[in-house]
Amino acid sequence: MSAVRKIAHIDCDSFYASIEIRDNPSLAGLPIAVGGSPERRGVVATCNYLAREFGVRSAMASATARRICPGLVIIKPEMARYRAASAQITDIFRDYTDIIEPLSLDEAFLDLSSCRHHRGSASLIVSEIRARIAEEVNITVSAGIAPNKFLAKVASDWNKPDGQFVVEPLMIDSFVRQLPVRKLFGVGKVTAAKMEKLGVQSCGDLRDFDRDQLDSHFGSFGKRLYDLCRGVDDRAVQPTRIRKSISVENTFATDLPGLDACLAELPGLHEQLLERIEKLRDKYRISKQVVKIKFHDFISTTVETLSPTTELQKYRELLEEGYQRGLRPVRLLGIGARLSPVHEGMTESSEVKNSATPKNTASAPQLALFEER
Ligand code: TTP
Ligand code: MG
Repeated sequence: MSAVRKIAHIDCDSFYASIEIRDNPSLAGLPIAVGGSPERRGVVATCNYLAREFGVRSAMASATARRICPGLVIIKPEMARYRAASAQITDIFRDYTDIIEPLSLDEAFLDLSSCRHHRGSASLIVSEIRARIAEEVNITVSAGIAPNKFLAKVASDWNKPDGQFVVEPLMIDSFVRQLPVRKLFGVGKVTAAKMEKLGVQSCGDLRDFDRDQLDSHFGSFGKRLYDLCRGVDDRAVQPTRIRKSISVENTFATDLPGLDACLAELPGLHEQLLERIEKLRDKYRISKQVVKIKFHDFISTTVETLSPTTELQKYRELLEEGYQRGLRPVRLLGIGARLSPVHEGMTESSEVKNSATPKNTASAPQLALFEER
C-alpha cells in the first residue's frame, strides 16, 4: 500500500435516546430508553448512559429494563426525526470528504486521506466535525481515527461518549495485540468460543497460528483473521451502494462429509450473518432467506424461500432441502438474505458478499432487528 490512509469512524452517542432528550429537555437527568412498551413485550432499541449504569442495554426486553431501572422513562421510537438528524450529519461530513460509507443511521466511515482542512490533520478535522455536530445537530458523537476501517471502528468506542481516539501507525502493533478477539469483525459468540477452546483470548494469542492453521480451524475466514489480528485491513471506504442481498459463506479446508456436518456449521454462519444484517437494519427489509451449497465436485445449488426474518430453523430446512439434491460431500456453505430497501428511491442494485462486518457489539436477537420501525 502507498501512503498511510486516514480513516475516521464516527458513531453517535446513544443515538435515538440523545435525539429524544434533545427534543424534550425535561428528560435530561432521567434514565431513558427508546423502545417498545413493556406491556406489549417490546424491546429496548437504545438507552442513555444514565440508564446503562443500571444495566439497561439494547435488545433487552423493556419489561426487564423497567425492573432493573424502576424510574426508566420508555419512549416509543420515531424514526423520522432520527433520519433527519442523520441526513444533517451526513451533510456536515460532505464538507470534508465525498468518500463516506454510512453503516446505519448513526455511524459512518469517512476517508479523510485527501481532505486538506487543518493541513490534513485528521484529528483536528474530526474535532471540528464533532464540534459542528454538537452545535448544529445538538447531539454528541464519538470518533476513531486510524489507517484502516477495522482500527478506526474499534477506536471510536475507546473514548465513548463524546470522545475521540487516534491510532497512530506506530501504535498499531501494541493496540491490536491486547485486543480481545471478540472485537474482530465477524467474530461472534460461536467463533469466540471456538477460539477460547484453542486458548485464544486476544489478537496477540491469535498471531501464534500460521496461515495454514487458521485456514484449517476457520476455513476461508482464516485468511482475514490472519490480517486482522495484525491490524491489517485494506478494505476501502465505499460510498453507499444499494444491496440486493447479503450473505456469508465459508469454504471448508476439508469437505463436510454429510448433512450433520453441514448442519453443525450453520450456527456460526448464522451468527456472522446476523452481525452483518444488524448494520443494515435502518435501510433494508428482508424478503427471502437463501442457502447456497457447493458440493465437492464444484456443482452448486441454491435454495430460497420468501421470509421476512433470518430464522435459523428456516436455514436448517433450506439446507436439508439443498443437500438432498446432491447427497455428497460439501466444500462450501453460504447463507444469506435477499433485501429490499426501506426508503423510496433506492433502486440501483449490486450484490455484496462475504466482506466481514464492522460490528463488534453482540448481535441483537433477530426479531429486534426489523420490528417497530
Ligand atoms: P448503536 O450505535 O449501537 O448504539 P447507540 O448509538 O444508541 O449507543 P452508543 O453510544 O453505544 O453508540 O446503535 C445506534 C442506534 O440504532 C441506537 O440509538 C438505536 C438503534 N438500535 C436498535 O434499534 N436496536 C439495537 O439492538 C441496537 C444495538 C441499536
Ligand atoms: Mg451509536
